[in-house]
Amino acid sequence: MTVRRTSCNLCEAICGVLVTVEDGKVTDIRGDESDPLSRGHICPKAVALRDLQEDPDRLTTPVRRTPDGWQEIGWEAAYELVVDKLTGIQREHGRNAVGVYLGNPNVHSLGALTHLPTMVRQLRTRNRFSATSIDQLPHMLASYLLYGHQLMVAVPDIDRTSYLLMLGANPLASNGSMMTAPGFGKRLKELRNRGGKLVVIDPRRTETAAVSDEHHFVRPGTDAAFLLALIHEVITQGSARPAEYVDGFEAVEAAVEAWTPERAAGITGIPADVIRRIAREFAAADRAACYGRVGVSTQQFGAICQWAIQVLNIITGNLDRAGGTMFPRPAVNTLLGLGRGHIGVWKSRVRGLPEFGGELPVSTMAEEILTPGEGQIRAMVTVAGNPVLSTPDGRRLDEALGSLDFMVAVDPYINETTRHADVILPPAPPLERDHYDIIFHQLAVRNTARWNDAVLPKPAEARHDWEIFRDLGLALVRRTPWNRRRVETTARLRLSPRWIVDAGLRIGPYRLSVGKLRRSPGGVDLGPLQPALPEALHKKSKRIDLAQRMILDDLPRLDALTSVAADELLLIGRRHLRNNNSWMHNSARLVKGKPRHQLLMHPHDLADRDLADGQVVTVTSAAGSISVEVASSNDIMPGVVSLPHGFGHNRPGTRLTVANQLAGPSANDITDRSRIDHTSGTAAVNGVPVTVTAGQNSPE
Ligand SMILES: Nc1nc2c(c(=O)[nH]1)N[C@H]1C(S)=C(S)[C@@H](COP(=O)(O)OP(=O)(O)OC[C@H]3O[C@@H](n4cnc5c(=O)[nH]c(N)nc54)[C@H](O)[C@@H]3O)O[C@H]1N2
Ligand SMILES: Nc1nc2c(c(=O)[nH]1)N[C@H]1C(S)=C(S)[C@@H](COP(=O)(O)OP(=O)(O)OC[C@H]3O[C@@H](n4cnc5c(=O)[nH]c(N)nc54)[C@H](O)[C@@H]3O)O[C@H]1N2
Ligand code: SF4
Ligand SMILES: [Mo]
Repeated sequence: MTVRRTSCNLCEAICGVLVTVEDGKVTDIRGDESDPLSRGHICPKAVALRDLQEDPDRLTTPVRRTPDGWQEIGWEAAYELVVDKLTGIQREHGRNAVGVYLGNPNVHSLGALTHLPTMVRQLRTRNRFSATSIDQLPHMLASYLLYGHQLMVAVPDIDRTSYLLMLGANPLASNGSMMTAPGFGKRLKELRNRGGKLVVIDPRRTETAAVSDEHHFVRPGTDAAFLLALIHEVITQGSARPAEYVDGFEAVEAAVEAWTPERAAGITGIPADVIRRIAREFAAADRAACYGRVGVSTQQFGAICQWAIQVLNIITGNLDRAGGTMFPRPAVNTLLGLGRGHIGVWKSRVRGLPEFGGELPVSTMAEEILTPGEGQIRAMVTVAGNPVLSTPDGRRLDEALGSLDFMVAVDPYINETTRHADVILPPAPPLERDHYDIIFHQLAVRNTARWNDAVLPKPAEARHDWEIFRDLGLALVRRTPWNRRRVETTARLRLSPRWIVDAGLRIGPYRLSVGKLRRSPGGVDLGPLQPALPEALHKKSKRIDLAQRMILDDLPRLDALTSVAADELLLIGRRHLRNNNSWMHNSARLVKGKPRHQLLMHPHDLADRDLADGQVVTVTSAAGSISVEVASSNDIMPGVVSLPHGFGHNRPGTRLTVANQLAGPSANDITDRSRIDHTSGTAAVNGVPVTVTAGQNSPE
């Protein structure tokens, strides 16, 4: 029996774990007390790392679709086939005829971060998509505009703050996002023990709201009005004190002039006196942080919300001070390895939506496949993504993927998306990989560093994800002899992730190395976050300009927000501690418990429609209808209904043994690809207008 250390890579909390291995099998997984960031915390998902290892549904060799079903093939034959098809389609139809979708687990895998971008670049296509545009894109846009780099994200310094204002986030279920703070519940208790306060703004009384000091319902999609009113109040109360390196304050003052608390109250449902009080308390707190996550990103005003959150922190003097919002300084400088970002350098072909950082909004992916003409996508590469369940109007994307000339998926499962692939390339599972977290140390509430060797050996016939990207990348380079960067690309692809991390650590701010980190496998503590401005800004001027044209020009769009229509219902999402987006639903140990796919609805809204708790209802939006059981809940705001995403495993042709209690429909069958935040291109999956009626909808 041996006990090995690694970190859990299933969410952004990157908890350290101790894995007990007996006879090559995992027998126990528990929290690692010696990790200076996670301090022993884990959640039920960590235990499922073991299920991933032993999962009979998981592919271990490449498979290829044939008229007689899936057939195993060798790695070399699979690469040949994939590269032949992709380059053939590009030769005939142009390079944009190949589309790429990158899903969420890529940011949790070292090998994907070190090798995937180089492979994707070899495809030279502008039709690149990822989960970013249904997730944190507004954060990245705000960071790019204000701080000069898309990943220069200010995180709430939760361990020292005394006032946390949280919008549209539920870290007690999600374990935190764009804020790596493992054991959020414990950190929250510490905050309260210090006499600090948590205020939650959310259309649902979530698990996090339930333990807050104050929770206010907000009408979905209207937070921008609340935030502008807070800024208005801070300014009129005379409490604004932006730092010397901040410009554009007068433009902000002018922009929020009309946003009185009274106006915002009528729109948001949060009373004017509450808005005034929160503004006063926030400005008066000695250390305050405002933080907003999925609920204020994946909605129609995501970019305005994330900008306004930064502005509130900046003008109250809370940016870059202990207990406010701060910039982590990780041991490998992630910002160096990633471009600063850009927006609108090109537009999508069909709807003319702007790229961000080289990616187009995922809401436009289906129509880029289905709309004929030059530049139409005819082949797709998906890597660690399940967009049929996770992006708007999933049925249409389902149909689109079915119409492709060719599709390859790098994924361990045959699921709702990859069932459309011609070839599936399955990477080795997390416990067989070395790990250093390149992304989430950059978003962490404390500077720490941790390298872990793989816990289990990889079988000889298996491939790591980075080996798959390396081999595909090298094969693509061989087919493009005119490529001026051949030598450089080849050399880059041949480096191991470990070599790359080692180099990054050596040139990083703490001059570490993989060797040094291996001597402390529980992680190294590099201390609390430190002030870094204005020097750390990725702007030549070393100044922050609040008056971002793109945002200010967008504000008139808020004039469309008026008070609530009496019979209107708005759909929002939710997450559960024992679910993980659209996958891991075949881990019985993880997903156990009561069914949790129901549509949550307030008793008054049920009564108004003569509906009863538990009844099957039809939920209809502009995009379509689904049937689902309704659950009565006093924890949801009247006029709002909530469904989790990532369900809908009833599509034929998948190879997943999904637990019965997860038999719900896919929320994204009724989210609408035309509803986006036009400024950032983010899908607005929260705040979708729907109707709810009795009975099952007729099957399509
Ligand atoms: N309505 C609604 N929709 C949403 C959201 C919402 O709140 N509401 N949330 C959005 C958000 S925040 C996100 S991040 C997206 C997620 O959207 P996606 O990233 O598209 O979906 P996931 O469910 O994370 O799917 C992960 C896929 O990766 C595969 N996989 C797992 N591990 C690995 C690995 O190590 N390597 C490889 N190659 N593949 C692996 C799984 O089998 C699965 O196919 O969903 C978004 N969709
Ligand atoms: N257990 C578990 N953990 C996860 C995941 C998972 O699927 N399961 N997914 C991971 C991923 S990919 C991500 S991105 C993170 C997300 O992390 P979080 O953002 O913390 O997670 P959510 O539960 O989606 O929280 C969004 C909240 O926004 C609220 N909301 C919806 N619309 C609005 C609105 O208009 N205004 C306001 N103010 N609130 C609104 C919802 O009620 C919900 O409580 O979680 C990660 N962690
Ligand atoms: S909170 Fe859970 S899923 Fe997230 S890293 Fe920690 S153990 Fe893994
Ligand atoms: Mo996400």
